[in-house]
Parts: sequence; structure tokens; C-alpha cells
Amino acid sequence: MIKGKDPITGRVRTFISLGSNLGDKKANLERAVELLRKEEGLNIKGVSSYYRTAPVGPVQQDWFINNVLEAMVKLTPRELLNVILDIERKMGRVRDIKWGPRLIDLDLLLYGDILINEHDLIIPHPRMRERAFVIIPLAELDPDLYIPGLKNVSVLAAELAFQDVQKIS
Ligand code: PH2
Ligand code: MG
Ligand code: MG
Repeated sequence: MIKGKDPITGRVRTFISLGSNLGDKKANLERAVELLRKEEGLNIKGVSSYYRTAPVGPVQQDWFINNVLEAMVKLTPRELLNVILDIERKMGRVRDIKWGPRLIDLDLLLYGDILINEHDLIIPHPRMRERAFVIIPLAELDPDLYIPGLKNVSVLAAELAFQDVQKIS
């Protein structure tokens, strides 16, 4: 039995992170949320605040806006991955530089408490544990959330508090 699966509807609790650092960043995130709302098989339960975040990683680039949303899905992890990749494409994301500037990035963070390790799909998201721009909005949605195989999200958020992440709205 998957923890986070509703025994009546069979839907599974998932979290998706959103990020943008090109164009109207906040409008890009809002558009992605709207497109997710229209998806059959996915019910949005919560959207975190929006955060202005310093770029993390090897590429020098503009600051980001990030947030996280919670949804109950009747999709498999792979179907959900395809939904988010479709939305990235629909919004005109071009994949060039790895970790480089992006109009929209949607990452599947958690799917119930399951662990997946496939070449193109790893859950929990392999870098979420070190990224305050993911962990802080996630802790806002559910401070008691346990990250499978890891720790409580609030403990992680406290450990990452040194990173530059500021709530904007
Ligand atoms: N995404 C990355 C690399 N670096 N930095 C911030 N602040 N926010 C992001 O969403 C982000 C990043 C690759 O996906
Ligand atoms: Mg990403
Ligand atoms: Mg991505």
C-alpha cells in the first residue's frame, strides 16, 4: 500500500516543483498552474507562495521564481511525467544548456512514498534534498511531510536556511 494513496479514490498524493528565470517569470509559473488545473487525472490541492531564489548550480544565470504544488493524481508516475513534459513543450521550453536558463521547469518531486530509479525518472527528485528553492516551499505546504528514504521536510528546510530564498507573494 502506497502511503499518500487515498483508499477511496485510489488517487496518490504528489508534489511538483515549478521554476522560471526567463521572461515574465511569475506569469510563466501561473500559466503552468492553470495548464495543470485543466488536466484530467490531476487535482491540485495546494500551491505554495512564490519565492525569488538565487540560481543554484554551475551556470551563471538570472535569479528564478520557484514554487511547489500539491496534487492528488490518478495517473501513474510515468503518465504524470508525460503530462508535465507536455506542458513544458506547450509553453515553448527549449532544452539547450543543462541547468541553464528556462522559461518553465516542472519537476516531479514525490509520488506518495514510492521510490523510483529509472534512467529518466528518479523519485524522490535526486537533488531536492540540497535545494532550498524546493524544500522551503514544500515545507510551507506540509511541514510534517516525511521525504521517503530521507528526513522530515522541516528538518531539511532548517538545514538549508542559509540559501537565498525569499517569499514574494
Ligand atoms: N533549477 C535548476 C538549476 N538551478 N536555481 C534556482 N534558484 N531555481 C531553479 O529552479 C533552478 C536553479 C535546474 O533545474
Ligand atoms: Mg529542475
Ligand atoms: Mg526539469
